[in-house]
Amino acid sequence: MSLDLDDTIVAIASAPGGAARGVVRLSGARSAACVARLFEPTHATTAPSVVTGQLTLPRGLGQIPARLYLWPGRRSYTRQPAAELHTLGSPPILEAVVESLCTAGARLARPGEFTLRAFLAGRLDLTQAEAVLGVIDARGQAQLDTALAQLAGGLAGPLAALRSRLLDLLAHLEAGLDFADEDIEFITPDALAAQLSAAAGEVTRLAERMRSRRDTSELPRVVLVGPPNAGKSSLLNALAGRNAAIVSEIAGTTRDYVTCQLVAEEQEFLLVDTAGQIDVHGESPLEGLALATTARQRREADVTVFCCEAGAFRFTHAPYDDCGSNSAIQVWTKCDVRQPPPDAPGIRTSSRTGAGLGELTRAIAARLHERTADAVVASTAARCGESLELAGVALARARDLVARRGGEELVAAEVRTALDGLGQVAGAVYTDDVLDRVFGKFCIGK
Ligand SMILES: Nc1nc2c(ncn2[C@@H]2O[C@H](COP(=O)(O)OP(=O)(O)OP(=O)(O)O)[C@@H](O)[C@H]2O)c(=O)[nH]1
Ligand SMILES: [Mg+2]
Repeated sequence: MSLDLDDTIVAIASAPGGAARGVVRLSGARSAACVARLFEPTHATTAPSVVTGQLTLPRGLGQIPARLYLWPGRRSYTRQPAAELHTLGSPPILEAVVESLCTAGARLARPGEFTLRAFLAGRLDLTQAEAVLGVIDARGQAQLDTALAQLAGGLAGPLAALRSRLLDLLAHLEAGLDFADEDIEFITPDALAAQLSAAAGEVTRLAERMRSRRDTSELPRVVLVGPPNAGKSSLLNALAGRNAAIVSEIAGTTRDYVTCQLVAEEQEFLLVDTAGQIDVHGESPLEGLALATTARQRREADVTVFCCEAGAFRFTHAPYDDCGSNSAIQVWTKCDVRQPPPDAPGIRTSSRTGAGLGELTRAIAARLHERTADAVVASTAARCGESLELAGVALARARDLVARRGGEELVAAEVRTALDGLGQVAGAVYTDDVLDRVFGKFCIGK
């Protein structure tokens, strides 16, 4: 990743493909000079930062209307002089604009380079830079909300507050060390232990908020499991509104898994039908394979929907040990024929009449919402897990030292280690490979 901030960089900033309007963005000292080589104002404006005019383009494209937005000082996203040209969103036109700007002295921006400059200028911390990516990649409202919260300082705020408290604590400890020969106590052991405990608790909470199971680039998987003939494939077809999976009265119809891309309350997900779980004894090789496939799908499930045929079982609870987990939904099928026991928990459905399908969709959406609420920060979590753990362990060791009346030098050293760990999360301490990992995932122009 180039840290050369003197170059003026340029890229198409609007989405790929044709659109009514396209945006070309520049950042760097020569932004205005580069633009002046191809843009000519046509209207006098009262606001010098927005100018209407036309672009003269090569390759016979001629003159195209455009509007220029200028940030001459440090008030831009990158805190550098910056410019945006808004014109017709036609890919050949936008490419010709970029080409002309490169001829005029700009260079093509690398992926994420605008956000990298914003980060290096202190406009964003690393967790917020990752949130920019989260906003770009958001699938559905829940992910967008979380990414925006992170961008607005959802993680950066508590992180900065925690680091500031630990820096104060370190200052007290170090002052104590400087005046070790005199009888001044800057902080009592009890107050020190209490503050270290509070900080360790805060690190744990931050780590929990960041924990997430998978990258957002994959759709979450909602997996239908249950005994053969329970009506899983019928449920998939009913939810999909088409015959995606084969249905028959013969138990063991589905042998492989079938998937369908669906939307529940604006959240996209993959609904996965699996083979019914047949008694393992006397299994054929095909059944063995079907079982293994189902087991893998269950492991990879973000939400598991346990299907039981109402009346066919004597269970008042679902016959699965992991049914009580947060991401599990219990469903009774074929309720048009028979009802489960009145006090049995679970959603009563019928693929034949459509009963309960709305309730099931809402339950799936709610589970997905809980799951995705943290998924946007998955990349932050992947990058920061180790550093946060390091910070948490150091704080725990510091607390132990205080309890055992260990020397304040040692406590101060542990607090410094914790601060280093937290600094890596915020990007106060960063290395080129961390920057590469974070910004390498961006698309060009952001
Ligand atoms: N009356 C009624 N019958 C249903 C309903 N859902 C499924 N069935 C019937 O139950 C039988 C089994 O349905 P499937 O959807 O193939 O069941 P499955 O769980 O996918 O079965 P396997 O693939 O063998 O594991 C079929 O004859 C369906 O017509 C329902 O809501 N009401
Ligand atoms: Mg089936």
